[in-house]
Amino acid sequence: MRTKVAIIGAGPSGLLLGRLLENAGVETVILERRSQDYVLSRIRAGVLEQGTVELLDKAGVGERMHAEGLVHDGVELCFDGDRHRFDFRELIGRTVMVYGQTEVTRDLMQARDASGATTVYEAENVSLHDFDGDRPKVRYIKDGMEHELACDFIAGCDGYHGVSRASVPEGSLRTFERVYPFGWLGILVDRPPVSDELIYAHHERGFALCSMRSPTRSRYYVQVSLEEKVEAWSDHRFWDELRRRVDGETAESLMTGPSIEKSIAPLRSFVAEPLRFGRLFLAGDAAHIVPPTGAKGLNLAATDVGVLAEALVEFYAERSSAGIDFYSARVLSRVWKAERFSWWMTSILHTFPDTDSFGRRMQRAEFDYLVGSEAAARSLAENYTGLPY
Ligand code: FAS
Ligand code: PHB
Repeated sequence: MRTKVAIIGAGPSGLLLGRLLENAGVETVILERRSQDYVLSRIRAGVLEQGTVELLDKAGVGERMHAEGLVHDGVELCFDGDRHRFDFRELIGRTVMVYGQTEVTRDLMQARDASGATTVYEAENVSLHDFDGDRPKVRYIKDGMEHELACDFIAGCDGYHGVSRASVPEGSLRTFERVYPFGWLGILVDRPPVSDELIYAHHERGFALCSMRSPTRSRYYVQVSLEEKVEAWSDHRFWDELRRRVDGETAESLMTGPSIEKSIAPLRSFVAEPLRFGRLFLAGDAAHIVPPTGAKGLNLAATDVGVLAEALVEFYAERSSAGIDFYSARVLSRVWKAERFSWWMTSILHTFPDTDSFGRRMQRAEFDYLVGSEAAARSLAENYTGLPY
């Protein structure tokens, strides 16, 4: 089999890249190791930057997002019970869209299926070859049969644990990592959200987040230690802990119910450099990871593939390699700023085992500065709604 661009991974990165390229007449094949249902069963991000909304519109998959998504003008930060709202529209004239990653993935999958483009689900033992030359290939096993896919380019969109970054020759990659000493225990519940907008809460017992997926489905998180097991958290224990970490009014108004999903996600900051190796490009979580505190993971993935799609279309249309030569530097410049924001939000909102009384005062001072300074609030708004491409 042959194609122009072989895409490894059918998460949001791979599917969005495939959509953008197919719309521009560049043929792709996506190889995904899991089943379609498995990919759709993952509960992950919830907030889309305005730039991501525009990119999904450009990809022709924005209709349901605009019909069902919730446009949010701001968020609230709650610090030891003191709540403060940051109005993005007032501060910088931008908004965010609350629309779950699962729904984005579903919309992209449906568009791809309708287009007839080839996606191989449950592709096993994917391996990448000869991407340091101009005739790269990908091998995989499907239903026990070995296959080889010849291509011009390989896009590694297979996430943090994927095969693409692992295929880069030893010594060709630098990585930067910060692993946080806690995780997020998240639940999904079919109850109306406690507030119209998201509430990020800092408390001495730990961080909490009140989010949502729709007017009838809510998403909540509490910070937990890395030793915690999800089995040790009954719904009752979760609701009780969440109430202790938010302000009194929020605790009072919380509409609790049986969880329909419950899981613990670890938090890390991670960047690989560079993101191009001959005919192989890394994008999305294969290239970088952010702690979800800044709601950047999915949005960075979208930016990466927006830039990569533009570069590949330019290569085929104009036989120019300027875009693909500049891909890594251009994407990394924005990635590092999003890494900084995500690390900063995580640093001020979570409790750290080694934070002393001075460190806790610094966290409080960060919050007070945000509340008291329009310049600081505008900076928060600019980063949260998405820095320019
Ligand atoms: P993904 O990991 O989503 O997709 C990669 C795909 O590649 C997967 O389908 C995988 O099965 C496939 N794959 C892997 N190895 C393969 C192989 N060898 N061969 C073929 N296919 C292979 N971001 C937020 O903004 N907010 C959040 O709250 C949030 N919560 C998260 C919770 C968890 C548990 C995780 C892991 C991430 C979370 N993120 C969150 C970040 C998340 O949304 C990612 O940024 C987003 O999924 C990135 O999309 P992809 O780059 O497509 O990677
Ligand atoms: C979510 O709704 O899952 C969500 C929202 C904002 C975040 C992280 C997760 O920063």
